[in-house]
Amino acid sequence: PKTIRLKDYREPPFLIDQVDLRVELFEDGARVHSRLDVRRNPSVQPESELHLDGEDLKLEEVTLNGEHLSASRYVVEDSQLTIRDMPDSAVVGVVTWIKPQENTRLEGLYKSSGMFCTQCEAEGFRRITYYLDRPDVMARFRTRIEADLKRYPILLANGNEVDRSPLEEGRHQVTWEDPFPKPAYLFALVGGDLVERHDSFETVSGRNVALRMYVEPRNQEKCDHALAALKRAMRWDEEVYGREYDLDVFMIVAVDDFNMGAMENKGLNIFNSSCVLASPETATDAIYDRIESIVAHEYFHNWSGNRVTCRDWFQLSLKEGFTVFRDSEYSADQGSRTVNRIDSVNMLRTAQFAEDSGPMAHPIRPAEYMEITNFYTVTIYEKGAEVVRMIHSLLGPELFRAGSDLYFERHDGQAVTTDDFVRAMEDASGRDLTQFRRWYDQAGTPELAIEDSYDAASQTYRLSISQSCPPTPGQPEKAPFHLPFELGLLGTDGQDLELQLEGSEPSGRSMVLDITEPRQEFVFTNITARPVPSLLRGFTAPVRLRYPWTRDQLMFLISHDSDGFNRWDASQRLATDVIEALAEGREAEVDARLVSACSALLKNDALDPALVAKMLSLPSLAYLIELTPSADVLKLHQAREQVLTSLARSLRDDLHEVYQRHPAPAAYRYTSEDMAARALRNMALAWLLSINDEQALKLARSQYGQANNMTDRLGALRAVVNSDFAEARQTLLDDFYQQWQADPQVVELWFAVQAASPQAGTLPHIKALMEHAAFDWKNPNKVRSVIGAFAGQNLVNFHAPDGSGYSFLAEQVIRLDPSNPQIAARLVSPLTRWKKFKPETADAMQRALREVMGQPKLSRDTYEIVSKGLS
Ligand code: B3K
Ligand code: ZN
Repeated sequence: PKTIRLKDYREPPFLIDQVDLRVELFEDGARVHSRLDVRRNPSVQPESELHLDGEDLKLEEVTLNGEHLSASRYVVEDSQLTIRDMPDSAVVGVVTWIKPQENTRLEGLYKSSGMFCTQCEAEGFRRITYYLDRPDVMARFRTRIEADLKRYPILLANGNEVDRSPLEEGRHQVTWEDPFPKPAYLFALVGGDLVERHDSFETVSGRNVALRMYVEPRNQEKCDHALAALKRAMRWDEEVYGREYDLDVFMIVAVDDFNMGAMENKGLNIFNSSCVLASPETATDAIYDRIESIVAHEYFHNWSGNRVTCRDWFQLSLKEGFTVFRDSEYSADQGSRTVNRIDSVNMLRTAQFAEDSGPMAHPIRPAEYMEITNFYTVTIYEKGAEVVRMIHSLLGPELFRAGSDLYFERHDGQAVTTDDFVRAMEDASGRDLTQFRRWYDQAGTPELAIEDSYDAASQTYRLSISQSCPPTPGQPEKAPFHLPFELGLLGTDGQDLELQLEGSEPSGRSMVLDITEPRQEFVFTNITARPVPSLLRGFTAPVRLRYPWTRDQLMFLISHDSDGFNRWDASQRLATDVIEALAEGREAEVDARLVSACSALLKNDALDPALVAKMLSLPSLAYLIELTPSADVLKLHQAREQVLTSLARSLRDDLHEVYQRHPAPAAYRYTSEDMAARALRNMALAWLLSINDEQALKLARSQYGQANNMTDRLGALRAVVNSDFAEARQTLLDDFYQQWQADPQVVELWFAVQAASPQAGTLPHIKALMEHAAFDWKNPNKVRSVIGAFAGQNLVNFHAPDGSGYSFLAEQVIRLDPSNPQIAARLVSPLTRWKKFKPETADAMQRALREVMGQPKLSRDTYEIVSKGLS
């Protein structure tokens, strides 16, 4: 496969103003008639040939201005159609025949449980018809869909419905027109027998927008949450960004087979069922939260992505980083800002830091790729959002808003670059972001090493901050980054001290430092005793922080820091320190200070219970591995278990008390308060079951049986499944399946609970799950909930010392690659992290990678990940 490079970007030689599609849907295929108004791009050197992208298409006809084109005027190759002697402008007509029924890649037009649907980002449109399939070609689309009326009463495409009529032979047509020019990746079409849920939204300027959600009849009771979230998001975008919706209708469709979470197609968002459908009985709090943020995310793309789109795919973070920042701020405004930040940072530090230190490390604006689908990464999304967040911190909310207003106004209707975004921020604020731009082209996680000293005589506290960034593939040396660093200093009473830098005015009790140099020193004056620093409050920059905290300092921060995020961070650092010391054999017993910190947290009713639950959660095994060079998974796991069980033993009574203090209310409510209570209750249960507490088993059984919501039911099930109560485990698992087998989303939870269980001997059980009637290789959610959960969340079993987890994964990747390369490439990536592990482990992981690499016909997707993973 060839490498595509940003430096080779050229403007398109031709532009398309208007696209007329007529799509005929049949049981054995689909015929696509396309008419393109093509003209030469006046701003580039003229080319005589027009090259249209196309893959897996059967070409039936080509016309130019309505005339059949003779065979000498065009050439059809594997992935393009070339028209020779192209006039300055012409109507190009193309008829293709495609097979959505056989499309297992789920890119382009495909069928999912009886309905037709599309996924065109990034390069799926070329699997529907020949086209200039690149985001800087923006056209108006008119789409006529024809299908059997009985089987496909609902026919949808982007924009507004402009025509509908019956046709012969029981067929009908519906025609849609999208007035906004858009790239082909935002095209969408749906045909099926779906029920429609209506709602409406009045925009700030008083326009009425029809909101419609389309789902299979069995899911019609699962739409309320998404519709409510959608309306909240629409209002929020008006209030916080001044962005109003622009069409008369906004549609959401739920489909069961989907490679990603959802897709922001103009006016017609398509969602993975698992990211949009919910009812209290079937979805957990985590799923409710996920739906809230994904619905908002896709809606926000209407401006950050659709009205202003990307010039090329190297700019992907322009829309994704910005939109993730927008959706996370939206979520923070709905519930607890601190807890939200904790969740984002936890995921960033676990998954993105791991990616950034592995073979696929890339800047948020990559310089090259083989397969763009592989670049829908935590780096592009989550680190991209952190970079936008830093601009927000550096500029402050008002100037940031001025910058985003300017960006939208200046570039509305255009396909632009991340540089255009930064320039708008600079122009609106007057700030110089030249050095800051390095975040867009340097990969890797910067490290900040902090040293401090206190001088009692002069009452000064000196803080020195040094930054460095480890090498990443193709980037041995890094230039210093510009980043905001928020901090506070805690006095002996635990209160924040007044901060005054030498030679400056006092600047409050928390301040943001501008870090730009390899090493900078800050001197704080009028400090009467040695303070405890609260560093990088709110995690203002995506960096690793090194400071020699003592456990007593961490204890102090846990009980006093006014910054909730840093309180949590201190709790994680303390637990990590204790676990690492046990894993390395430096300590034999769990430090009593950790026990007393947890005990105090369990009794604390002044703190937000949601924050308490987060602070009590031990760092995940994945995070511990990420922190450890040459990691020994088993040792880390055992140390973590030792901490968990010893905490549970020491705090047994407190845990029972917490459980009783947070009883389930009569009806499920999606509120921060109730969710926090559920989190604490289920955490207490899990801890108690980790020590085989018989009384807790009773509680778990009755919670399982009486729960009126999936969070509590699954919480009880998970705690039992992960415990040593083998009989109860099987009884509950069987009962759960009996009860929920008709609901694929719940069955996915059932699969995942088992696949992620750290109990020994999971692998044979996983293999058995893959033989289960409900398992389906063609459904990405099933593959993810069994194989993905095993390799991504069940690290102790995946990294079994005999290497069985690795060869199992390699085998599944090889099996999946021909039918769904996108999912196969995602699945294989845990194997590419071999450098993180001790030598024997690393060897076994590489062997598994080589097994995949040895396959004769690897997809471009998997080839890219595996070849980079072996280098
Ligand atoms: N933009 C889509 C991602 C599509 C990925 C296709 N490989 C979802 C999102 O970020 O909103
Ligand atoms: Zn997105």
